[in-house]
Amino acid sequence: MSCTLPGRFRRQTAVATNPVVIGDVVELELGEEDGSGQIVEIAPRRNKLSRRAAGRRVGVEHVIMANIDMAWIVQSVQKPKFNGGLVDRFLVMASVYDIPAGIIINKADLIDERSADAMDFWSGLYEDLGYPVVFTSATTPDGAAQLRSELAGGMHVFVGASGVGKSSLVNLLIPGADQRTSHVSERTRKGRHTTTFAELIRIPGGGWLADTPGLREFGLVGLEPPALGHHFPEMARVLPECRFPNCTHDHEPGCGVKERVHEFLVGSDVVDAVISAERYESYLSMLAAVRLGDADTGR
Ligand SMILES: Nc1nc2c(ncn2[C@@H]2O[C@H](COP(=O)(O)OP(=O)(O)OP(=O)(O)O)[C@@H](O)[C@H]2O)c(=O)[nH]1
Ligand SMILES: [Mg+2]
Ligand SMILES: [Zn+2]
Repeated sequence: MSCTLPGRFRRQTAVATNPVVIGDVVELELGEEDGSGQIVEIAPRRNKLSRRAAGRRVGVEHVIMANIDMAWIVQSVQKPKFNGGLVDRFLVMASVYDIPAGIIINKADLIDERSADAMDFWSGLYEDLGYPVVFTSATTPDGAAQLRSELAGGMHVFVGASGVGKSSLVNLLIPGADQRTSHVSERTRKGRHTTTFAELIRIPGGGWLADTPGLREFGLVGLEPPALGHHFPEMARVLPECRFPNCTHDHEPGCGVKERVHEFLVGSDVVDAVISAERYESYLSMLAAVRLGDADTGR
């Protein structure tokens, strides 16, 4: 059903680009004749996932979805290639809003000799940090079997770069979902921004799954420099060891975080004591963005 939104809702939300989003619980008034409706009330949100609105002034947020039980960052093995920096930005924003997050590595059928070690590395890294990691292949009939059990019940959202296969996964998981998909450019190895608006689709047997448009970047909102480290679980654990309580872990003496930045060793029993160089690099890139008040550098 198509519904209108009175202008007063737009005026109320000067800091967000979109006053009503997928996942919102709304009260409708139904039109008498044409079956259309008008939104008269938006219920308070249990939570939301936002990013900084692209190309807008500082502080304007774009809400991706409200009332989420689990947010999934979808990445692909190749075409486009795995982007740890984007995963880390997404995980930080999910943590800011206190939303459980997981990682889907799609196009597992494209794992070859060259990419196998990298995929072991990334999946091991995020699993050790406590995030669920699920490999999928949307072009294989049973390529999402494990993911299906993770999605049983609740409100889920797929977020990720264009072309990683979010809509293809939705189509495999939900027969009849009928989301449009399109080839990745051979030249740039990037997607074509095929999905243009977010859609929440009912999962047969229970739960809801949102397909969203591909992200160009994941700009941070609502973060101050000393807070950033708290959203990296491996850093949060050692923060009490920093000499200064507002340590930002880049230039301060007596920093417990910097001391622990090492090459991550897969399967090593010292993993708990170690912060991977990749994650620390992500942290520094985000810190620079947060300091500038322009959290949009992407990677
Ligand atoms: N080999 C392989 N190709 C896949 C897989 N999943 C998706 N693709 C292909 O990747 C391309 C992009 O898939 P989409 O589902 O449109 O990607 P998307 O993430 O929804 O992209 P946007 O809507 O632009 O954000 C299509 O050509 C798919 O057939 C997979 O698991 N393996
Ligand atoms: Mg899509
Ligand atoms: Zn420190």
